[in-house]
Amino acid sequence: MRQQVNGHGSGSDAHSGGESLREELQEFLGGEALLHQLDDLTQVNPVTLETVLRCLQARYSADMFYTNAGCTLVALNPFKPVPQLYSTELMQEYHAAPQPQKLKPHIFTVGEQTYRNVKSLMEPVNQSIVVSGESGAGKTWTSRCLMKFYAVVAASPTSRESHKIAERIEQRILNSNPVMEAFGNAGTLRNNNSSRFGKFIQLQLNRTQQMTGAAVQTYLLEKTRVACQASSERNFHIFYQICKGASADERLQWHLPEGATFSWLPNPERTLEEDCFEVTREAMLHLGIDAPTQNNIFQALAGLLHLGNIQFADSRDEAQPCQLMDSAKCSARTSASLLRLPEDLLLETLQIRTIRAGRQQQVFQKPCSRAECDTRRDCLAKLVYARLFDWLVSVINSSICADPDSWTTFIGLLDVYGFESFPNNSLEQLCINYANEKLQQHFVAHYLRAQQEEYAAEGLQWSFVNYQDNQTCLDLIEGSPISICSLMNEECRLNRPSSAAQLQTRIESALAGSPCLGHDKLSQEPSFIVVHYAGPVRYHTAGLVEKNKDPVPPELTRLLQQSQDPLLKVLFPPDPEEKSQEEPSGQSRTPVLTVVSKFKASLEQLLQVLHSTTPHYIRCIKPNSQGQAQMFHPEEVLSQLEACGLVETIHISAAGFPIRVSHRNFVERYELLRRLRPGTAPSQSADEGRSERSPRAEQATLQALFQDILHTLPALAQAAATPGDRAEATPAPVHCGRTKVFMTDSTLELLERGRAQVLEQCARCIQGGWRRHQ
Ligand code: AOV
Ligand code: MG
Repeated sequence: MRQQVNGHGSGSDAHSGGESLREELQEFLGGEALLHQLDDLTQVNPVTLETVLRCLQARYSADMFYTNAGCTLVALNPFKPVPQLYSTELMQEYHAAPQPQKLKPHIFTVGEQTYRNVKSLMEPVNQSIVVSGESGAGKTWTSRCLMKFYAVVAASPTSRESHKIAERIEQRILNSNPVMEAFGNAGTLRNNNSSRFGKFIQLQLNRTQQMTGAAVQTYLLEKTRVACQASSERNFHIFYQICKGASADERLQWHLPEGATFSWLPNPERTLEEDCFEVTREAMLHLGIDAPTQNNIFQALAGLLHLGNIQFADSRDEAQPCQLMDSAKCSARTSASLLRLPEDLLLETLQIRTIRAGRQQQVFQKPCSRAECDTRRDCLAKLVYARLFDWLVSVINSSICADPDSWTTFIGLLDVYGFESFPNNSLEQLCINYANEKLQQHFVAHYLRAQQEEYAAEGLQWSFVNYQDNQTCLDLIEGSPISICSLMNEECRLNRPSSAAQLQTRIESALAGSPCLGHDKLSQEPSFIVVHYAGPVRYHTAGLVEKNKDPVPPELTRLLQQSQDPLLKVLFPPDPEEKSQEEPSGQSRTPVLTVVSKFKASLEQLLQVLHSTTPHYIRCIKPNSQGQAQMFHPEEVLSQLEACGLVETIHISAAGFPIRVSHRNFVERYELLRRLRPGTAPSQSADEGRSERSPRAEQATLQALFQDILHTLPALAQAAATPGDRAEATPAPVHCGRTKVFMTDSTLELLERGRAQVLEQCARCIQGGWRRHQ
């Protein structure tokens, strides 16, 4: 668009050269050379994908990693340490600033604004900060920095007594991060420190705005990772930490000799900065998890590593259980001893299935196939790890949670796993991407509302453009009566053997009408494609139903209940009434609570909380997928801008009024257009507009000028139209807001045309020796 304006200007401008007009116009519109100085993407003129991208690139090169985008903040991942950007002094500066939004864009601006909102409103209103972006974009980093920010600005006054009794609450809250990340994060293809669980932390504030505590809510840990890691990926950090950081004594105790190999510990040679065992131990200690308990936890984890080395051989006789491979005998013994379980009972539970059948619920025993033994072994590990993780979260909560009477408001920080697309995507990715889809919908609804409010605040009257939200995709995933989730749930409920190909066919035929469902003809394996807002993802159907069912054979729970280990006793308390809902016999009448139905319920709860708060958005962007500093890949950034909905928002702006100019600049540039208006006395020269005026006089001139321009626009539009279109030429819209003039690209073009015309006339007059003021 800018080129069109320039093109026109250079063709018909007799007064000044095309080049100088271009420069003048650029300066008027914001200045190309100064792109990196634009703190807000809505200031780029015109707001297009290209200009937004160029602005971000210019800022990235200038080490400016934060940029406002209307009511959101775009955070580019620097992929290098920038300590001065996160210093305590800088936090204090943003906190003390009379108008933090006037400082450079920063997550601290968002943090401070949020903090002030809590107190400045008459009614206390809870706030939330939603940090989003694809895997590796910097969400966890950002939410950690925000927690540090609040630990500094909302710290409770130091009381010597309380300091003596316990670690300060802010410190304890901060210490929850390394612990949760050690147990819940892992190295993936996209991010060395990828969060494999979602987290919503509620920072609780009292009436005087001090942080008195916090509460963490977690979402769906990717527990399958304990027993199964995609190639080039890793298990949870904690396993590498214990293997690398244990002392000689601990190695003996946990049976982890140097150089031991574990099939559940791939890529141990790769050392990450997240592998520091000391940091985790230290943080656990501060949270009140003492050394003996820690020891107990690590011993159980070592037990799981040895469990992973248990291998069975195929049984020649179906009536006989599979035998343990010779090479795995030692692993079985060690694992049983570390988990404090009788070895024979452990093996028997893995090898033999108990079935209850018939009216009397008679118990039958059936030897498992080798594959079934492997599944049960993996299931055991997942069961222990998931309970351990939940237990840790509850310990953390009891350590950081404030007394309900001691807080009145909260600031919620949401850091979930980012949108993912791997070569092989399964239920985990479906859930992760579903969560992102839900958050995206929340963002679109909120952001567009905010934008509409800006127009309203500026006094503009216009009907909002309809925008495409991602409801269609959400309908495909979770809608009723039929959706991917409902079909998967139905398969679980019917408890019938169904192949991956059958599930694919069912999804494709039942949901054929959805524009968000795709099919990969070239795929060798049964799969379906979901066209997410962030891009299409192919999900393999193999194992999907089983994962959704997440069956836990009751024998496994019963086995763990018999452990002599103090930790396992806590994780698996005896419960004679306990009966697995997913009992393999299928006789149970209890409705099957599948993984997706539980996840859906927890997401809905989360969204309810978010809706009850004033949300603030931080959009993290990954400038390149290699994790390199100083590398900006425009096409990758572009796809994320598209994915995170900023582009949609920008498109909406473009459909509305992408050009916004301050009243003053507008008056200065277009006042001379009044000459074009028939009957308007040419009493004022164009230069007069540049003189200083009082704000009221400027406002009056603006109003008068604005009315005149409204009258000249139709003539300009007619003149600009080709002869055939002339009858239809309608003037392009322009609106005078309270502080800015809003217009479209085409209006700008017309105004520029008119301006060039006037300047041309003036030039002719000068050449003709006519001087009006002589
Ligand atoms: P994520 O949370 O968005 O991914 P992280 O917050 O873990 O991503 O960021 C990935 C990596 O980028 C970090 O480990 C840091 O090395 C680096 N990084 C991010 N932000 C900054 C920053 N502001 N300054 C310096 N380095 C940074 V995931 O959890 O995979 O969706 O599930
Ligand atoms: Mg993360």
